[in-house]
Amino acid sequence: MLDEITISRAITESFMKDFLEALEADVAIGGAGPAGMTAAYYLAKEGIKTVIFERQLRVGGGMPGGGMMFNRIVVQEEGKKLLEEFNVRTKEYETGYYIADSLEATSSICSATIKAGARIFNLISVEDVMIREDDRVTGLVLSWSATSLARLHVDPLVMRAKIVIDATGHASEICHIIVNKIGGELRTKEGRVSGEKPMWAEIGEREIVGNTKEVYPGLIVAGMAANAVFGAPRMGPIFGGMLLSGKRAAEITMKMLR
Ligand code: 48F
Repeated sequence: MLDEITISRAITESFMKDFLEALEADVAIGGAGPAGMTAAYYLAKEGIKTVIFERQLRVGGGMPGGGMMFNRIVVQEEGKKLLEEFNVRTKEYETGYYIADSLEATSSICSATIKAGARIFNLISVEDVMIREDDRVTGLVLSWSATSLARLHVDPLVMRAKIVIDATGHASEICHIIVNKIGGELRTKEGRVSGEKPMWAEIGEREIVGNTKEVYPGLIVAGMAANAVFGAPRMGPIFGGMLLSGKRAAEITMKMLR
């Protein structure tokens, strides 16, 4: 006999246990797009306590939509190697261009990330940061995405992390919060979000890994947010750079934690 109350208790208890556990983490990531999930995967694999907060119901950011809703993505040689790490199948299209199913890529990266030990909380938005001594980012201020959609006036909750990664994509929301709320100087030429440049796949992909760095004490920027913050071009539905940037963010984070 199935009891609905047991089902409800199982869900509530299990979620609350994980959420309480997530309130103090080594690394907190805003955004479960390809960059955020890849960073979380490489961190969790090393036993680093990593949590991602994702605003949307679904994970993957721009990945599942492929190019203009044609659900395929393209990667170059280096990107292909990373997709192999996640067991995503690719087909060579022309020399140096590989094509993958965007849904297989999204679901495989998500599955590997969670199985490596990272926690992904969907439907939760990062709406502010916690700042402490030396203006260091020390955590995230969180709210249910539904509260802002419904324009409800509800106070948020807060979690603490040793390192925060802004993987919120084009919007680079966490970096904007730093600049807009506390007038913080980012480590860019102008001290603020430089803004992404128009489409140029070759340059965008080349620059994204270099742009993946600590942009403010305790805050690393990864993925499309890295190019947006440092004024580099967007690159459209080629995804190698996002995966490489996520991996780079994990490497920098591990170095900082050590
Ligand atoms: O946009 P997104 O996929 O960023 P990414 O990982 O990859 C970029 C590519 O998808 C594509 C591209 C390829 O060349 O340019 O755009 O850098 O994923 C960002 C995720 O962050 C979530 C958002 O819903 C998306 O899933 N997000 C954005 N702001 C917030 C957030 C926020 N304030 N709190 C929580 N999640």
